[in-house]
Amino acid sequence: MSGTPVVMTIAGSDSGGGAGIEADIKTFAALGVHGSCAITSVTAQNTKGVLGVYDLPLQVISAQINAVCSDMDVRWAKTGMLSSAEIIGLVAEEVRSRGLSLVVDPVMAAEAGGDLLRKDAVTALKEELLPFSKVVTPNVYEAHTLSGIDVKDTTDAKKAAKKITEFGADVAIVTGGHLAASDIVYEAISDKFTVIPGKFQEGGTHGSGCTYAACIAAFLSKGCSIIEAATLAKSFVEKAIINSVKVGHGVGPVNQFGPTLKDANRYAALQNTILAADMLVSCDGFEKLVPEVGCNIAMATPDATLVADVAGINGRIICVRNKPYIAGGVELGGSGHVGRMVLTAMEFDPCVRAAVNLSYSEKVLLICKDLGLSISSFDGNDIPSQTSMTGTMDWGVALAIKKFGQLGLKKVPDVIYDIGSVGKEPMIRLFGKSAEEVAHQVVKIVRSYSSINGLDGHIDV
Ligand code: PXL
Repeated sequence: MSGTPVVMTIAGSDSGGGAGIEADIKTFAALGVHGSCAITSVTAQNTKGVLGVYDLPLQVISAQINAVCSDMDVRWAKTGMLSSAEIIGLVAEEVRSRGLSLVVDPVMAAEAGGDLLRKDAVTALKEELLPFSKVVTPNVYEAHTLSGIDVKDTTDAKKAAKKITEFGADVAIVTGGHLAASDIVYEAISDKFTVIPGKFQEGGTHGSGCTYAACIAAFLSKGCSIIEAATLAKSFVEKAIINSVKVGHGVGPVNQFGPTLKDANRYAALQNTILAADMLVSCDGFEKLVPEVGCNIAMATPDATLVADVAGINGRIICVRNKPYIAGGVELGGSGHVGRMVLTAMEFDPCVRAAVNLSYSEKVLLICKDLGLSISSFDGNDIPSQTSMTGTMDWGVALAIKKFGQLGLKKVPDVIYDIGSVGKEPMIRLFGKSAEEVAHQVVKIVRSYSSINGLDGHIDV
């Protein structure tokens, strides 16, 4: 048996992929617990609302619960959409007889509108399911329906939370996303209130309630205390809202994997740049291509907009006694200069995410041409003195890309050079999809460079 907790969601499916079972399973996966499910209803739904609700027969719901629980060690479950009193009764009995620890999300309506709980089922929810629940997570509207208290502020939320636990839940959490953004946790056993502060976040919220309750179940299954779980769940949902996906024309779905993917992309860019820098310094002959000002190599994350999103050497590759060394570490934001060049190239073609700068020579340009690389250039003397890009060469890079684009070829050339200007060393820059790809090109150039003798003179390119 692995140590991975198995958590079960008993809920409705949202065909739009934003809420319900779909949100729960994504949340479980993002938190490293195994998600299993029993689907109670299938909704035909998109970001604009619910177009249809189709309840599954009771025996289909219990068959799913039985299949999972007879095989896996399920200790924690969460419920979402349970649309009728019959479904609620069945789920309550399954949870009770199996001794599952339960988090109840008392789902009543979809974010974009549409009833998901029949009015006549509220009593069943209160009287049949809440007595078997450990935690219940109403939003302010659901808290009003369950407690009869109109929740307008924190004091109301506290009163409502306490009242709701009278149905039998150990803990009620009134989530504040629709109100002051703070969540109120009430623990009935110790008669204790805890306010979990939060900030209102801009972004799509479709699936935020489901994601929150799934987080609570996942963190509790991992052994967190309820306050730890509530704190971590709040922060997880806030990030999922910030990273919400811009799909559809209604309320955008939260993105449980946004932060994970961002971290993975940063890690990939850093690893790729480290590998590329090592390839360069271990390539015999590379020293001939290191500019006076030093060389840098950089790679951006796919959604980079700032230098801080671009991995580069915080320092340079420099030559000491004709041997290249990486002087500095590879970091995000490590190279302002090459980092900005990469961001400029990405504005024209988001697939071009890496660059390196090399010392200028006509011999290198000729080799680039021989290797079939596309080439463009700019004249450093043409850079207007007023431009905010002066000194960074971004302006020149953008100009060279625009010039190249006019030829109707691909958007960003493989090579951009300039022959220098007052106080500026001439430079060759290589662009590519990854730092590794760019370093491979440099290695090819170095090999050709070493095999061609006597070409250090002037060559027309
Ligand atoms: O967020 C509540 C919810 C729960 N379950 C299903 C849903 C929604 C909201 O859209 O569609 C299936």
